[in-house]
Amino acid sequence: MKTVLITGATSGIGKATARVFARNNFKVIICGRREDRLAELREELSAQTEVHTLLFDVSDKKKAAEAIASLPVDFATIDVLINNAGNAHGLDPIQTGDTDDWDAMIDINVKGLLYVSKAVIPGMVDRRSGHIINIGSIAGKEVYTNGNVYCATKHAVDALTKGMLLDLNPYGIKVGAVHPGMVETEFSEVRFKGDSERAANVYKGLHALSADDVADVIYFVVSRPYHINISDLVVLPTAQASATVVKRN
Ligand code: NDP
Ligand code: 8X3
Repeated sequence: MKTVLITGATSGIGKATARVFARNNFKVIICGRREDRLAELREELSAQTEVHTLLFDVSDKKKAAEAIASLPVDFATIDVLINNAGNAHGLDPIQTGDTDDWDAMIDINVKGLLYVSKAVIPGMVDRRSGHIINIGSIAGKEVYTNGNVYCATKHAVDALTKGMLLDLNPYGIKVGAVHPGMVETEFSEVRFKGDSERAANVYKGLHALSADDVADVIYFVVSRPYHINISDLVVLPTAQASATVVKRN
């Protein structure tokens, strides 16, 4: 039985992904900062598979390393790593952006992804096997007005995916990124700091992707035969043609 570790599994894409992998006979390690949500999901998924929870902030270098090192032997061999934890904080022009928001996005979306990867990759290298999926974004392929720092972090995820692919190629480790367009999750609520009306407006008049849609795509990528590595995949709602071109009813 293979083991998958999913960061950001308390909500949205990560939670949906944990459900898909549990259904498909993976042992799942679910990570996040909200303990109650981890416990609830653990309870739900335990009916299907073995579940382990890790409560830590990905942007805390020490805590990330300690969390992965604390895995019991039954969960210590991570076959699939899904670096999903991340968010946008704010949507402001560069001249008025909040430096705390910038720190949060860079620390979580970029450094957090690196800290978790740093703790997991050496085991994959030793075993000469593994699969890493980084969740990027259409914002990692394009830049939109006021998206400045969030887009920069997702461009970094795109570059890091390519770098990991090159560095880990000699060890037979698969690396790829899934870059979603608009997905209706808690993403916009976080971006707009709890302003749910503003968040709902982002998805008004279009059929956005659901977290389940993206989770299915992630599972498709991971479940290909060994010789196939989907290294770069953009998934958009049909109503979306680019980061900024969206057909609304
Ligand atoms: P959600 O807000 O629903 O989920 C974000 C998840 O990330 C939560 O589980 C949260 O858990 C976790 N997280 C955030 N900060 C930290 C942290 N410091 N340490 C640990 N975990 C953290 O958003 P989505 O599901 O939409 O986002 C998932 C990924 O998908 C992100 O990387 C996002 O950038 C990307 N994405 C989203 C798109 C969208 O339109 N929704 C489109 C393209 C990409 P907790 O708070 O419990 O720590
Ligand atoms: C999330 C999607 O369009 O807000 O990455 O950048 S978008």
